[in-house]
Amino acid sequence: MSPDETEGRHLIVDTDTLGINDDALALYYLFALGRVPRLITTVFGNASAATSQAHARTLAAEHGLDIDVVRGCEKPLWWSEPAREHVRAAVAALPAATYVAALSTDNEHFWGASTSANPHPRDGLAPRELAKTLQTSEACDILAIGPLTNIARAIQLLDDHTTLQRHRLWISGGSIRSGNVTGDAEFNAYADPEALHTCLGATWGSLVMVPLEALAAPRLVPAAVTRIRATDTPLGAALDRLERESPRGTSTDREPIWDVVAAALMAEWDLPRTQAPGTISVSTDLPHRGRIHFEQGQGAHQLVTEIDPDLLVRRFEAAVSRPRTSP
Ligand SMILES: [Ca+2]
Repeated sequence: MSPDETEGRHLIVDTDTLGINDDALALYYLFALGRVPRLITTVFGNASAATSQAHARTLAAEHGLDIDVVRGCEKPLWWSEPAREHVRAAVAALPAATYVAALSTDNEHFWGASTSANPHPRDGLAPRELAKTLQTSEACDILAIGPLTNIARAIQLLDDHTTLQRHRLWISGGSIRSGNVTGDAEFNAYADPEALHTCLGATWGSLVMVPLEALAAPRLVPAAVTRIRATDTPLGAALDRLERESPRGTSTDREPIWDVVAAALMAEWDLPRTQAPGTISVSTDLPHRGRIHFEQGQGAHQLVTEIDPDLLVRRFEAAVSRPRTSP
């Protein structure tokens, strides 16, 4: 990819941003870089789509940016009662410390029954807005950093699927070797494997998956957090507030910056990476819900297999530490 290919493309970010999580850091980074999304859509995952919408709006306002932030799906694509109860039992059986966020078994908004007349009564209009943007924009980069439900539903709304050939999809998540929800599934893939399956089956201009193995490699070490805190920037102020209100002590839980990695590989074309072409598929059945299979060779997909984690973190720090030149 060259700068010419990045220039002039619209950016859509689909996210489950919350607090100063990795989604939020990805947004701080993209805003600081001047790669401002034309549209942000929010989806269930770390929280509800409604909570993430309010959060993304706050982040945009902190940066003086006026961005459309549209709330989307609150439940997975395929959520019939037997499937739901089956998955609920599987989530209940996970070790107590497993990060399940919106999938927490006591979250009735998520697991509660829907009526057949309106199976998704709480969903916002994100799929419709996404479909509209994909139809009207000449070229989009779609950065998917949450479960892929909104994007899958947008695909289902399109009359003409050849539209997708103008756009590129970047997927943050999926795991090749070992997962972070179950032994072989990463969170976004586990949360909605049917949606991921739909996205993998569509004919995009390009589809790049940045799997957990690559996402987990860069670490935002405490020394870097301390340096960013000292800068007169939106993230500096936010990290300073966070560290004062909830000091991390000896914990290193602010180190992984998963979704930033996918954002950086999308936004900074000259960041080194190795990508393998092939076919990516996802298991939709328990007990391997969300497991990714990659078959290298001829295929429509690209899998990122190697990055330079230290350089990526340095680029992130440089972007978010740059003093603001305009309000
Ligand atoms: Ca995310």
